[in-house]
Amino acid sequence: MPANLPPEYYGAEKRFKQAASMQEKVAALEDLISSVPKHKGTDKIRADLRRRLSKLREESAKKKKSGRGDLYTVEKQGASQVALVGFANSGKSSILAAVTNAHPVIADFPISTVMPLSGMMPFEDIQFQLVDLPPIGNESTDGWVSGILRNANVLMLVVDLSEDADVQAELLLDQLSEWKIRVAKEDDKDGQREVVSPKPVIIAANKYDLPAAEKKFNALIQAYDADYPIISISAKNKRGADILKKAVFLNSGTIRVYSKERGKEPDLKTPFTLPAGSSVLELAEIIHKDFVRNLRYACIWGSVKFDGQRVQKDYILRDKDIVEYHVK
Ligand SMILES: Nc1nc2c(ncn2[C@@H]2O[C@H](COP(=O)(O)OP(=O)(O)OP(=O)(O)O)[C@@H](O)[C@H]2O)c(=O)[nH]1
Ligand SMILES: [Mg+2]
Repeated sequence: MPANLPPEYYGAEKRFKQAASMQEKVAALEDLISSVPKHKGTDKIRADLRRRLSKLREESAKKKKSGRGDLYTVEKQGASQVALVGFANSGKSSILAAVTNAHPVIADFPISTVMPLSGMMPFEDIQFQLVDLPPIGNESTDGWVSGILRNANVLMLVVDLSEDADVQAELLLDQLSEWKIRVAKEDDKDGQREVVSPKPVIIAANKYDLPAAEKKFNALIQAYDADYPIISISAKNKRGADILKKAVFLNSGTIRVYSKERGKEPDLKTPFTLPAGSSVLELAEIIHKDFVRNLRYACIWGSVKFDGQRVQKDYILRDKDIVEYHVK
């Protein structure tokens, strides 16, 4: 990596590496190209980046042509993908509308959602992707819905407090097990990287604003509190929205890490998001391949005893750590 590139280049490069969707990748790569100064010394870099851009655009066009696939898969974006799982009218779409920028159809008739729709939910300085789906138990959509659940990072079971929420939770868990989608119970979690399988589950008990809700909520707590995180929410008046956001973060197994260049202030604007349990070396692999080869050690601010303490490559990072890499 030549040393004479401007700081904007590194910012754009970081965005490119973090981009989860094709669209984001193309946009970030365009920024990256425009941030490289035009002179002889950068000819090769610019040509290389332009080749990557045209390849990406081709891939993106191919994806669009195949069309149909979009109905059955949802491209991941943000720190983690959270699928909303529930029976008809439980309020999945209402939750999506309450905590993200999306505008789903909300209706009092069943199966008002017929296609997946995702929205981004901000939490502090990162975003999670929520995916709204048709209800469980709908024969014509269960096939591809189960595929999306299998691929998601976190499952949010949405139960309706105007009915027996504990029974709904039981039926949803039974269905997941029938589909062989393994979910993590509280006991299984040891803060390590159990994000892919089994999947973390959050039970969101919705319609807490209704008069009989508390009694139903207590029954749900009695049955499942030991095994799964349960939160109450009213999507209608957004009560509990902040707790829901925090629960998603805490259960997603995501940590944020900030990078810092030697002698400079840390870049606190764009955190890297990583699975909990990731090491200094694993972050280096995401940042740049060259780093890995030349990495000597890192200095950490945050989870260590002393600010700027030197650690080895296998040091396990914690949420909000700041990392300064030292290379050969
Ligand atoms: N009182 C109350 N009603 C709610 C709340 N959330 C949703 N509703 C109502 O419940 C009905 C169903 O809401 P939706 O968000 O469409 O439910 P859904 O789970 O997406 O339903 P499907 O897409 O059919 O599976 C609508 O009439 C909503 O207005 C809530 O927190 N409180
Ligand atoms: Mg819906």
